[in-house]
Parts: sequence; structure tokens; C-alpha cells
Amino acid sequence: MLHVLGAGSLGLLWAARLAVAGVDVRVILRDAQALQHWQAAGSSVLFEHAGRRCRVPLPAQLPDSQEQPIRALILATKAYSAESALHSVAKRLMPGASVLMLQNGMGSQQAASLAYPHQQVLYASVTDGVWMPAPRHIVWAGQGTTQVGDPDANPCPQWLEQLDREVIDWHWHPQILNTLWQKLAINCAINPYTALHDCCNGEVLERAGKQMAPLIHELHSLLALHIPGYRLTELSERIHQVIEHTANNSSSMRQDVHARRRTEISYITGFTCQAARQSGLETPVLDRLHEALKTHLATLGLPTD
Ligand code: KPL
Repeated sequence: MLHVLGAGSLGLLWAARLAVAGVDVRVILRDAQALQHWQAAGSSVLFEHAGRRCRVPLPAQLPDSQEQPIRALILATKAYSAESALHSVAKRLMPGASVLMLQNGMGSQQAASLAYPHQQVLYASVTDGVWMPAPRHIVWAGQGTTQVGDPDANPCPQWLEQLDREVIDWHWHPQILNTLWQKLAINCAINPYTALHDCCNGEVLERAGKQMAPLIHELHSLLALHIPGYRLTELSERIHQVIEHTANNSSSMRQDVHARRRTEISYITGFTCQAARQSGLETPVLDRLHEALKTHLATLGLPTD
């Protein structure tokens, strides 16, 4: 049995795909009220993909459920909730249980590794596009891939090995941190502009104007410290590619702003500015972008962290 903690769009996408693949899965909900709503609505989700809709039964439970211990946990909360969510089920984790972290940005994964040294904490980078037009209704709009790896270079756990790649297109990545650094840089170059200018990813180059080239330079200087031999042209090409391929998408940060939710800036631009400082690097363009974002969020009455 697999447990999914976090019933946002990504958590439910994972839970629904696992259930469709025949995996016995339980969704862990935050509190009794959420569970009550879930059960009253039939303990299922409406799963929409490629023009088809199906109802997928998904049993749910509370973090302190006595039902069964947790052998494998898919943690799909927002980055800022990951630590407290993990804490809510800590007593149920079996010795050596694995925790698959699906968070955006960086920082929450390392915090989980530090807090749970006896669990196998796996990091993932997800490129699926999913949204929820209504509660318990998920639309899998962009089929992506999930890179998974163990930052401590342990082997892939068996439960993951057995996951049907037809249903979840996942790949084991021996150097998952490299993948996370690159995704982080891409998010730093795209998400802030989409939130600041309330635009789709495709408009980012126009909105960033002359800032984009020095920003990519700064991001590359940091990445090159963590990924030896990483070339500036590679990062630049990847950023431009993602902008082109996701031109019509609303970034996760813009979606958060639209939903008047707390954003993940502390785990995206905030983490990156801090990492640069710790390495003695100056990143004036990124720093200004981060500050502009904070001011913008404050003006909208949203949290600035
Ligand atoms: O990961 C993303 C996000 O929105 O957070 C990008 C790559 C920018 C795609 O929208």
C-alpha cells in the first residue's frame, strides 16, 4: 500500500494514476473536516485526461489513522507545508520507510532529509501540468515526466521499481540534485515575471527584457558550483525551451497569486539568493527580482515569504 499526503492537484494526480494502475493507495487528509467532506462526496475524484473523464475511487484517512503503518509516502504538499505535514505522520513511518518529496524549488527536501535521517528521503522533479477546476476534479493537462533520485546515492526502493511506467512516467536519476538545481534556475527565470506581470510563461522574455541575459548569467554562476562543467549555453537553451514549450501555461506562482494563496518564493528565488550569498556570489539582478516580487505580493495583501 502507498500513502499520498497532500490533496492538492499534484497529490491527487499521483493518487488517481496509482489507483488506475491497480495500486492500493490511501490519501491522507489534513483534518477531520476535510475527511468528512471527502467521504460525503463519495471518496473519489473526477480524473480528466486527453478529453476523457473517469471517476476514480480513492479511500482517504487522517494523519493519525491507526489503519496501517506507512512503508512508502508520497509527499505532495506545497513546499512550505512539507515539514509540518511530514511531522503529522512521523509516528506511522516504518523503519526505513521511504518518503518521496514532490515539492517545487529547493529547501523543503533538504529539511526533510535532516529531520528524518532514518528514512529514505527521495527527491523528485515533476513536469506534469495539472489543475483543479473544482474540488476533487483534476485535469491532467500536460503529460510530463518525473525524475526521482536519492541524494545519498542509495538504490531505488522496490515499491518504486514496481511502479508501472505506462501510468507514471518516472525515471531514476542518480544525480537528482543536479536536476533540482536546473529546475530551480528555470523557475527563478520564469515564475517571478509571470507573477509580477500577471502573464503566461510565453510572455516572460518580453517582460524581462534586458534583465534576462544577466539573470541567466547569475543563475549559471551558482549552478556551475554545484554541477561541475555545466555550461551557460545549456542553461540558457533550457530556459528558452521551457518558455517556448509552456508558452500558454500559467506558472505555479501565478496560479498561487490568482488563488490568493501563499506562494513558494522562499523556496524559489529566496532559496537561490541565500545559496548565492553562502557561496560568496553576487546576484544583483536576482536579488532585485526577489525584492520586487516581495513588494508585489505585499501590495496584493499576500504573504511575502
Ligand atoms: O515549473 C514551472 C512552474 O510553473 O512552477 C514552470 C517550468 C515554469 C512551468 O510552468
